[in-house]
Amino acid sequence: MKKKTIGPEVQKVRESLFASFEEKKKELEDSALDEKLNSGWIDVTKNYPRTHGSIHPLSRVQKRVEEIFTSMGFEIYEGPEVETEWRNFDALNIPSTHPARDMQDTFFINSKNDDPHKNTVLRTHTSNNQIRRMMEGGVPVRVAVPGRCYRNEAIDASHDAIFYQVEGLMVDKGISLAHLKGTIQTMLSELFEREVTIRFRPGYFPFVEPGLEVDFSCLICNGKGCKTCKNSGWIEFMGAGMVHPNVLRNCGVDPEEYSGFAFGFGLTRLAMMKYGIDDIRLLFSQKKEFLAQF
Ligand code: FA5
Repeated sequence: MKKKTIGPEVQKVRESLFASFEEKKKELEDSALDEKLNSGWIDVTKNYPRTHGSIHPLSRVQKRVEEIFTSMGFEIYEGPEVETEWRNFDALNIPSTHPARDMQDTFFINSKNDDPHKNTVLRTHTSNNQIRRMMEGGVPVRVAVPGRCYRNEAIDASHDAIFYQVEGLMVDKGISLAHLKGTIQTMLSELFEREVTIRFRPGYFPFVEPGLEVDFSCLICNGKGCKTCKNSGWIEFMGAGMVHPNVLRNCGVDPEEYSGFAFGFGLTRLAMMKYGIDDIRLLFSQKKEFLAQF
């Protein structure tokens, strides 16, 4: 009888003891964790003196160029470095029989097939992304594409087998060369933080018509003529032009309705100009004295 009345009371006491035990245990664990966090605190925002590491000049210029294009309403796009022969050449109006293929010495990954969709190359330029972006997202389009390119070239102070380009593409109704001029002049003036003028000369690239070479006013002598610009007052900058109707058609875009400009410049050369680097080989030399300057 006694057991019947005392039993539940004992059970209650037992439960409350367990609850207090669990509460105390959690309290101790929490305070141990707090103590650990407080004693092990590292101020990651503290400005410690730099002992090693810096941002590579190429990365600096790429970031700034991306910011400027983004501020002008361009999307930033990246494509793969291994590309089909078709997107790197054929779709850009450069069939295998075209002499312009010799303009870009190519590293082939796979060249056994007759079908250029099956053969692969290390992309020789970023222009392949005109095709990728238009086929994926259609038009209108306003895109900037930074990326690494490869050419089987003799290496000297201004040529490397690996270098960086930035491609630009703007396609919409009523786009003209005036839009190209405004875009590039703004980009260069923002990058160099001063007024930069550009000029067009006729140039040849199978994927644009008309094709242009674009120069900008020499920043060393302000156009008067000096050693850097070989006394011409102008620095050669990039290839550009109006997108060829065949390229638009290859991407399913009607050239009667849409027009656009495209350009491609060497980001590596731009970084060299921005920081006064006179030999391209320094950029990948891993020389500490060189890198420590940035
Ligand atoms: C082209 O690659 C074209 N795809 C550019 C283009 C795009 C024209 C859109 C028209 C419309 P080009 O071969 O000239 O063009 O190369 C463009 C830039 O890449 C050159 O001005 C140069 O700055 C850079 N470049 C080319 N080859 C090398 C190299 N071996 N080393 C370093 N930079 C290079």
